[in-house]
Amino acid sequence: MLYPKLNVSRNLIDLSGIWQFKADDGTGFENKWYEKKLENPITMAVPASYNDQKESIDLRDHYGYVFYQRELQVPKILKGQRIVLRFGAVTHYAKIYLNGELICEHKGGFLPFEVEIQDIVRFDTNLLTVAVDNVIDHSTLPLGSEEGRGMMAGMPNIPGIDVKKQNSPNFDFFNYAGITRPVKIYSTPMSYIKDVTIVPSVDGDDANVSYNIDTVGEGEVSLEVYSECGEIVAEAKGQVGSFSIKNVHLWQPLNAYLYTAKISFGEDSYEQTFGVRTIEVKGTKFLINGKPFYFKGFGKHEDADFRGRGLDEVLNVKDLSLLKWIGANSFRTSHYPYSEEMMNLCDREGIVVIDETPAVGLHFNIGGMKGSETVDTFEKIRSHQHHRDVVEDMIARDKNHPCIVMWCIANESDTNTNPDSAYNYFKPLYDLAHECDPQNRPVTIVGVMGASRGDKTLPAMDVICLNRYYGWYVFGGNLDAAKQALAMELKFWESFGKPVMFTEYGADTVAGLHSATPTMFTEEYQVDYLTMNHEVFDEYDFFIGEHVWNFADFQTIQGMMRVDGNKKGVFTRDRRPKLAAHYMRSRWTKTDAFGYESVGK
Ligand code: BDP
Repeated sequence: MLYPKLNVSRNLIDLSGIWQFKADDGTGFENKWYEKKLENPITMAVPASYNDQKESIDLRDHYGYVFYQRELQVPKILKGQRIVLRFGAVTHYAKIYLNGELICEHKGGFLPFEVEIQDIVRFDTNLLTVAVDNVIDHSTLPLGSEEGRGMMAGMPNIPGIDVKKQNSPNFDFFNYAGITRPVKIYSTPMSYIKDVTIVPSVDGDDANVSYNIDTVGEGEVSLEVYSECGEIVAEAKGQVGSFSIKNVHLWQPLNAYLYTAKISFGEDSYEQTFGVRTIEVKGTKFLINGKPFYFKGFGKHEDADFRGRGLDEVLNVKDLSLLKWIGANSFRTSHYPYSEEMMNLCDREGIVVIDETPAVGLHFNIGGMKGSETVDTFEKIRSHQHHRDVVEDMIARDKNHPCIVMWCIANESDTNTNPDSAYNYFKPLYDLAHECDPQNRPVTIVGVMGASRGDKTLPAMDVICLNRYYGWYVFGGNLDAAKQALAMELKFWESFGKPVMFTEYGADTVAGLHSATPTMFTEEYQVDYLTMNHEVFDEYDFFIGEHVWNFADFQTIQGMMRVDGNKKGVFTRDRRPKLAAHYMRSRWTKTDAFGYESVGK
């Protein structure tokens, strides 16, 4: 799906701003709130999560639908054009009403969707209503418990006590919801460019780039390819074809170079940026442009004060700046696809990305869903078709980004309780990701801590990605024992002959808490914990990367395990460095990372 752009043939209107808002009291649909102006609405900023914008526990912990509304006038000059209403992301389920009519529905909170409105929009005042459901259950990604019993999930009902419905996430981040990414209207001519696919390959000093332009209506396709300084470096004609770029400038980690293909089709045009780089898994190495690459970075979150998971481009710029300051080269979009704006920025800044689906919580034998007996997670969940949809839609959205080097189909799923069930669930998704991606990037899944022997899913992936907390959840406070256990586990994974990386390792750390004798939660312990891990990583040649959990402190559900959220950040939530940030900086900037050699090797 193309990112909406303003150009000579396309108009773009941003609907960001203050919308009217009302949380459903259970009568919203019955009383057809979408047909007329909301009664006694409150104000709400878009794009942003709604949860932290007002002082109200009811709103923060709301369960179910909320209604957003605004009036809308579309300029008359757009008459005769194709007019599209597009949502960057609405979390988790959206029903879109225009002048009281349901015009579109969408499931899934982290990918864009759009609807043509040229035949239904009035060239006068329109009423746009967006009903948004935040309920998570066994059919959604991410996954929550079915009954809406919050912290009481899995516990018996207490007669006489009426517990208000509340989401119970089977994951460790706050279930922020709302219209979290931009709402835009864009126009195209009636014959238009629907999609663009670009697949670069390298041939000596040159690039061969094949392309496919998906169009609707009548017209001829032509392309002009521009360098960064605006020179034409290639031209092509036809819907499907290829062109070559002489003396190509490669897209490299932390040294990005972007070409722009200006595509014309009849009256329509579109500018698609792309980078030329190769990716290959060879033996135990992850090669970018033929050179071994070592991942240095973090698992992150889209998370900030007040706006929750709402798009914040200032924060995105700041985060990439801090990544460069600390000497990192990459991050994983844990635990959902991040905004298109962030992916565009990573292309520009040369930050390498592992792009993850919102499949988190597919594990009923740990965490909040655990009962006394183990169950077959994959018999209980109902996310099978939706999981296929998000793999397809994520890759359709992100396929042209040079920054993305690997797809991750899920985080910490139950791959080892019933290894066959898990394999039967995930292997088709692994195959699907390969089939969908015209660039055929490597595909992985992130493995949870626990028994590894017998797991059939992780070894079937192109790269083995592990989340391990030796020295925190296991042997917390005893780094000596933790180190032995960690080394023992890595020896086990060595036997698969595949590249292995840690996609999470980390320790909760309260900023400002110090101790000369390091103990858990102090800044000194976080440094010692990381140092111990690195001493082990650096022993192994098949080890291709370290992503610390987490880049910054982030908000979670309330509970005994979390003091105002998860504190495993190397930065605080307002992006101040903890002691560990300075330690990581000294490790990651020691070597010339941009020749892509490995830390410690
Ligand atoms: C892992 C999860 C991550 C959590 C982290 C933690 O992948 O979402 O936040 O552990 O416990 O299980 O800090």
